[in-house]
Amino acid sequence: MAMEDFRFPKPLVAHEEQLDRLGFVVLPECIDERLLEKLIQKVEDLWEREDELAGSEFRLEENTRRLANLVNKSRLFDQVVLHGYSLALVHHILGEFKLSSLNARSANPMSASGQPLHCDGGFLPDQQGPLVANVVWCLDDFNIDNGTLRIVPGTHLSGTLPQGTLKNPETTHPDEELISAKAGSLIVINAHLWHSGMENRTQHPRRALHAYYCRRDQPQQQFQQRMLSPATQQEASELLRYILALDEMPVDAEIRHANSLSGFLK
Ligand SMILES: O=C(O)CCC(=O)C(=O)O
Repeated sequence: MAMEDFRFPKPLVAHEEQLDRLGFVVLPECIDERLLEKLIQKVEDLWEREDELAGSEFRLEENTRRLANLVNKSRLFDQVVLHGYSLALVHHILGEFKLSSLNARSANPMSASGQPLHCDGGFLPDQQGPLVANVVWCLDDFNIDNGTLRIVPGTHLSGTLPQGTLKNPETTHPDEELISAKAGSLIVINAHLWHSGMENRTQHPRRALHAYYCRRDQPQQQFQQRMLSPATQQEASELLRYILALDEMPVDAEIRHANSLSGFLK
C-alpha cells in the first residue's frame, strides 16, 4: 500500500487556504452524537481503570488527566485516526504522513490547566516543510471559560519557537485567538503553529483527543510497532497498518527510542 492508494475526500479550497495562511481550521459537526458518547464513555473508563498510571506511556501534566497509546486500547479509536476528511487536510499539510500518537487530554475543572505557547514536539519545519500536524477532537464544547485552545495565527510560518522568542510564553499574546468550537468539532492544526490549552474556570472537565501525525520520514512520538500488542497489530486493517507504519523499516530515532518529545512537558 502507498499514499497514492488512498481515496481521501477532496478538501475544500477554503480549508486548504486557511491552513496555509493561518495554520488551523475548525470543522464543526464531524463526530456524530452516538460516536461522541461512546468516545467519552471509553476515555472515562480508561481514566478510571488506569488511575494514576493514566498517560504514563508518554507524559503526565499537572491539572489535567491524560491518556496515551490509545490505538492499542480500543478498536473504537480506529475511526479517529482514520477519519477521512481530517486525513485529507493532514495530507495537505504534510504530504506523505503516518500517525505519531493518539492521546487524550482533559483540563481539570477549576484548575490552572493553562499551558505555555508551544509548537508540538518543539519542532521547527525543515527544508522539506512541516513535520507535524494535530487533529484535536473536541469531546466537550471548547469555550473561553473552560480551557479552550489559543492559537497565534500565522506563526507556523515564523520559523521560530515561542520559547526562544517570547519573554513569557505563558502570558497573553497580543495576536492570540481563543478558539470556540462545539463538542463534536475537529480542530486541524499545522502543529508548528504556536498554541496552548488554557485554564479551565468551570466545574466540568474539558476533554479532547489528540490525533497527532508526522511526516512519513519522521519518528513517531509513540513507536507503534513497539507499543501495540501483537493482538492489536494482527487485527489492524490494511489501511490502519499503513497509517501506523506497522510494516515499515523504523526510522533511526524510533529504534533508539529517542523520539518521545513534547513541546513543553518534561
Ligand atoms: O487544549 C488541548 O487539548 C491541546 C493542548 C496541547 O496543545 C497539548 O497538549 O500539546
